[in-house]
Amino acid sequence: MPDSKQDALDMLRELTELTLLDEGDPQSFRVRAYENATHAIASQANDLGRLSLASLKKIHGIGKSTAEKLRELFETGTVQKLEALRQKYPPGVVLLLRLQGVGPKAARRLQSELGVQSLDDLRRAIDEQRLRTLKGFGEKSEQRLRDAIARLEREGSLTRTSIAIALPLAQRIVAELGAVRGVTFAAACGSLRRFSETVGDVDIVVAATDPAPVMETVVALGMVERVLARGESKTSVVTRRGLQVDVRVVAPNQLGAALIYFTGSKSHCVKLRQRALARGYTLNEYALTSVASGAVIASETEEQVYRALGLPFIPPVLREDWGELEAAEQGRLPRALEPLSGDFHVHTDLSGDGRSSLEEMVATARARGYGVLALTDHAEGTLSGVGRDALLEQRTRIGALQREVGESIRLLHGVELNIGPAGELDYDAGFRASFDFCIASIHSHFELHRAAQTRRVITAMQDPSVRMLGHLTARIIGRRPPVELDAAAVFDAARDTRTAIELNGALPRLDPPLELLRAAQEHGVTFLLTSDAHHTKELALVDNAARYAHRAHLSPENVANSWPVERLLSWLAST
Ligand code: DGT
Ligand code: CA
Ligand code: CA
Ligand code: ZN
Repeated sequence: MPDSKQDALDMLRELTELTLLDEGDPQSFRVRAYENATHAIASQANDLGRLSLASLKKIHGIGKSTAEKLRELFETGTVQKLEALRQKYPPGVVLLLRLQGVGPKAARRLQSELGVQSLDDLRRAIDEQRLRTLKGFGEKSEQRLRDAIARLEREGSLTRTSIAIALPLAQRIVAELGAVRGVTFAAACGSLRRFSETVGDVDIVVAATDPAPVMETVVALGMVERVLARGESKTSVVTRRGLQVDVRVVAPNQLGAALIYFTGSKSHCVKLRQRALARGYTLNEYALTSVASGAVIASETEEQVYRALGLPFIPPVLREDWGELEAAEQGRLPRALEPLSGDFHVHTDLSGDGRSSLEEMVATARARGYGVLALTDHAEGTLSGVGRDALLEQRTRIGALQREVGESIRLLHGVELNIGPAGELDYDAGFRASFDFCIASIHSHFELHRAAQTRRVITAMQDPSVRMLGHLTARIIGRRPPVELDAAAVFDAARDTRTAIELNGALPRLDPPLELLRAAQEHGVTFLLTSDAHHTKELALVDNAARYAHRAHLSPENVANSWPVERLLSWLAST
């Protein structure tokens, strides 16, 4: 069954990016209309393709022109407007946006004034000292861009795909393969199962006695553009977005060994094999086998294989050879952070980009078993933002709702403040102080230099109203690089001002990045895991934050919303 919702989301995401490039302004009407439509579609059922133009237009957040584009997509498989933008801005130009310090305006000028159509063109322009001939660019900008290109290459992010794109795609494929006759199990393995924020390709493992119908289904998948290799039990395809997917079928009684092998990482598996050899076994993708007798020791489940190696089950997010085998042996594996006792970054439909009402958000939070919920709509500084009067009205509604639900959940009235270029915040100190919980986040001026960026963030944290720093680096994985910061200085200031560091679970963000999370923990900061939900369905995104935190080896001791509610509440009262 074709998944019209995912096609719509893909189309809107690309349209947003190309329109941003075309108009040079993240706050432009059209860019925001597409972003709003993306949020709106995300909360719809999968069979959007069946909706008429009139029904599409009725969806809150979808305007006439977007509704027409959706119908065009469903009926013809393409959208004229998008095709035109693709012509105007080839992938190489879109790629320029990933460079630190290059916004849409600069990318367009590089294209129109220097004829730059790719990273290679840009590199050549720099080498030939042509960049400095552009007004507003100089020798310094040449050096900065040279560094930025080198950084992208080092990170491998030119050839890798964001988890925000790969995970939904893998879930679609897994669902389709899981429904094939004879299939007893299907799951994504590889770096995706380890919850890496970018993946080189997607690896899917399927258990079935007969691989043939699975292989047939793979090559016929709607998103497949070309088949790279087709074998009896392994097929590799490339999707229309250029992502490679490897699908392997294994025998059900060898599933455990296969899952371990194809989940990796390679170096985790190398360590496991060494461990096996030391015990007189060999380990491969089929089984753990005794060298002496040739008998299979374990193969059916991962647990059995780990147990036979004298280890507890090691969660996939930890399988990186970052010390997890030693930790497992000593019984001190990093613990999972769930269940969580509350969420601290939640928007309602009061925000321009919010979709669910206050009451709906609270009801869903209660259903998730939360003891605390901070409602944090956008402050007035962004176009999605909310003015004072509306916030005061919301406060009254929250008060009434609190009386209604009693003590089962503690509702906090919060707001997500924007950090200005010099660390200034929305409203005035008195109004900010009237909130239970203020977040401060960067939503603009991503390109400031390191010292100014650091100063700006620290200034914001020093404001007495600010309790949490939202999505620290403002990165969008694979699209916008993290802002440059002196992370150590920021974390020291967070600790000293008792400002929590958010770990934002929205998949395009997962912010702060792993390395910074680990560094922050060294500096003794306290974390809060959040969903940044704009719809009731998105409250579950906090689970992404929890997985990523686990992967970063964050100790529950440092994650305040992994604590019991009473402890969380007394921490909130004391900071
Ligand atoms: P990626 O795709 O670059 O994000 O990273 P992975 O970890 O998904 O790597 P990938 O796709 O090359 O392979 C998936 C898993 O399969 C990997 O984690 C371990 C296993 N594997 C693949 N090729 C080899 C190999 O040549 N030797 C070993 N030991 N394991 C391999
Ligand atoms: Ca892979
Ligand atoms: Ca692979
Ligand atoms: Zn937010």
